[in-house]
Amino acid sequence: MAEITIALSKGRIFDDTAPLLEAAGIVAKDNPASSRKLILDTNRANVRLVIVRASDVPTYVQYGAADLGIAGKDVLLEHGGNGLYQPLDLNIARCRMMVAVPEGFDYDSAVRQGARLRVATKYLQTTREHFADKGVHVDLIKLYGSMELAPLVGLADAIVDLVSTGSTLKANHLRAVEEIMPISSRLIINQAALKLKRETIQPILDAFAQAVKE
Ligand code: PRT
Ligand code: MG
Repeated sequence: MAEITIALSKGRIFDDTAPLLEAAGIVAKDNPASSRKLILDTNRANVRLVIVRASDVPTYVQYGAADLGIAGKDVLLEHGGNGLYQPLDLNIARCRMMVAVPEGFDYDSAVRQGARLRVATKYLQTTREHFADKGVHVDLIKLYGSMELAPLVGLADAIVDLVSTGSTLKANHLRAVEEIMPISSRLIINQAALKLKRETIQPILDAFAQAVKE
């Protein structure tokens, strides 16, 4: 059987993925939450996991450094999807990509009056496309995290970020004013690996698909 490398990120994606891996008969020998190892062996001699930043997962798979990976739709849209086959929405790590503004900010009037909005976000592609579709002029400010701070200190009028419970927005006196899209994580596969290692990859794909349906 071919050697298979699966790229995953720590945190919520790993937590939600472990049961799917188990359904495919794959169990990691270490827990990435407590281990500092970046390459984890599994119970299967031909399958290993590599632990990378969430936003780096598509890059590892695109270049074939990993055969499979799991990445959020947010991350995939920014990456662009080159070289990736995306056969399966796993319905895990779900949240919504939203536009949010400070509680006192009148977003609807600002948009109606054609004001030029300053929007801070990690998701430049998706944000640019969203406002272009609405015909709203925006100046985008690229941040790498803690977008919620930007409107509070005058860096931006609005942010585009992921929201799940809404408690981060609330704690920072922001409110969501628009949903851009629902987000969940997808299985991604290197296109060349799928052809060359189909005998090993297909059963994993099938087990994931079955586990997602249940
Ligand atoms: O590792 P790195 O910091 O580069 O990446 P990351 O922070 O994106 O990784 P991680 O593990 O936090 O997120 C991985 C994936 O989980 C994302 O790419 C999303 O597809 C998905 N996901 C689901 C989320 C959330 N829910 C989520 N709530 N990613 C981030 N958040 C953040 C959000 O950005 C905000 O700061 O949680 C905060 C809001 O949460 P609530 O519950 O207060 O609304
Ligand atoms: Mg994070």
